[in-house]
Amino acid sequence: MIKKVLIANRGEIAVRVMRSCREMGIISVAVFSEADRASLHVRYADEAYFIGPSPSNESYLCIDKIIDAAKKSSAGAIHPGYGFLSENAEFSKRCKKEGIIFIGPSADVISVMGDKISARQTMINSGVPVVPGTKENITSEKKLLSVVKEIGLPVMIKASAGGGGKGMRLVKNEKDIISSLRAAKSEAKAAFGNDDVYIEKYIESPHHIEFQILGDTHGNVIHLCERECSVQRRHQKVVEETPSPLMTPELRENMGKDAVSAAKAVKYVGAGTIEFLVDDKLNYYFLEMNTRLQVEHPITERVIGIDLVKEQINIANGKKLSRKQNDIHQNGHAFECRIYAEDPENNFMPSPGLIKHIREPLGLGVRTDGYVYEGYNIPLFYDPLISKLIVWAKTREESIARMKRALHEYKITGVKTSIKFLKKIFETPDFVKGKYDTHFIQNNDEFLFLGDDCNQTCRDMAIITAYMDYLNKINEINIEHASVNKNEKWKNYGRRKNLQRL
Ligand code: MV4
Repeated sequence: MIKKVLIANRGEIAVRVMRSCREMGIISVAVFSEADRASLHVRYADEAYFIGPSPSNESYLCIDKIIDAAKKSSAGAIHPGYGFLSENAEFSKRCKKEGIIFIGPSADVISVMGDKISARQTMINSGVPVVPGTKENITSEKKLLSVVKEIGLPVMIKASAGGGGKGMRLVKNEKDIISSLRAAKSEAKAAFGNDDVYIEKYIESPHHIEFQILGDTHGNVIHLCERECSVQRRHQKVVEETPSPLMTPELRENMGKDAVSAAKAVKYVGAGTIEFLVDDKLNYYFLEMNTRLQVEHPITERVIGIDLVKEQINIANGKKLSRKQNDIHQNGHAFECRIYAEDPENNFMPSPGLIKHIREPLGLGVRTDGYVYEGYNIPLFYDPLISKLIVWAKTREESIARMKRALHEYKITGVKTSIKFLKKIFETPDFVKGKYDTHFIQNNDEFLFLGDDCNQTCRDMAIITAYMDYLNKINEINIEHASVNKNEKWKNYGRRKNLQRL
């Protein structure tokens, strides 16, 4: 049985994992870089080990340093969180070699799903629908031209070692095919050391819907329904919700079955996510499989009623899943907003710095997974995520109202944040109606961004109008005063025309 877990991560996810460990009576071990000496996960953990300089590639991404800390602390297992080494097959393999349980899938599964061409081939062999396109690496420009002729423009050229939008090119015109191929390959080579690319038919205005998966070491695999993740900015998810407003019971059943088939095809063990694209005719296509816990997992936890980290640890302990598929039912509606230290009015530039004041929302149906505190300095070395704000209510409408209330309560000073931008999203008609896809932010940029200026003008006007009302009130009082003195001169003198309202 796992008695001590080293969390090879930082920020909110490290604290989140440590909370489940504490509830399970498992000792938690933190690792921290120079910049994280005062971070909450270091204070929260039962033990903490310094692993080096602030830059990730000298600390959180250093396999040897993480393994060294695990050995020093005698941690029986490592939880990788998300990002960093969470989908690094070499790290999973090294843990196994060192006799340390990696809380996640095997190195082989991480490799297969990390290579998008092999992931597609696996899905095709399992009967899971994939986007029409190639099954193998595009080895020549001639091959590319024939493929494009076959499936038709527009197409997406994607890096096999990519994912999350990295190394991707949309090609709409014949004249751009070759240059786009060359650009995609050189970007992939530079970013991943692997320039294999494949082609997919471009799905216009898709939804980005993912299914949570759990698999144990006894061959059991279940899905925990969907998460709608279409509100994205530059491939960065901003708001997620479950259930998806697009979903129908039939679509959910079919996508859920295919997600389970996909996981069973690779004998998946652990928590994973199958990402799909869904078009406006409700056709769905496998996009990618993420072999880690997702940032947005809390909305599934709330609507399904499960602790996914506890499930991960129980699976790593060799236990059977705590639920059967028939036990999985959605209750209510949850949203997650990602609160970032960045400036939406300055192209979302990161805004690290000192947290002068923070008051997080509380009350019925509100959860915040965060790690900052008053006096904490958000470092510039890492993703500027401050926290995730999760709300739940019985219906989507009530959940929207609750998220707006919680965002209203959320006060942070000292750094710029995305809170105001998030509030605007929850006021946008398309979003409120649940009628949005992956183009939502660009389709509503006026309301979301220019709206601020208009709102500012409105606010200025409101202030001026209020001042005018004040002056008019003073004026009325003067006139009243003058009339009481019955002095004609005063009355005429005091009678000025109403100040014009703007
Ligand atoms: C696509 C697509 C449309 N057609 N593939 C891949 C990585 C993931 N983060 C988004 N990806 C997409 N792949 C085909 N064949 C649309 C997306 C997509 C997207 C693309 C560009 C900009 C924003 C996007 C948000 C969600 C999905």
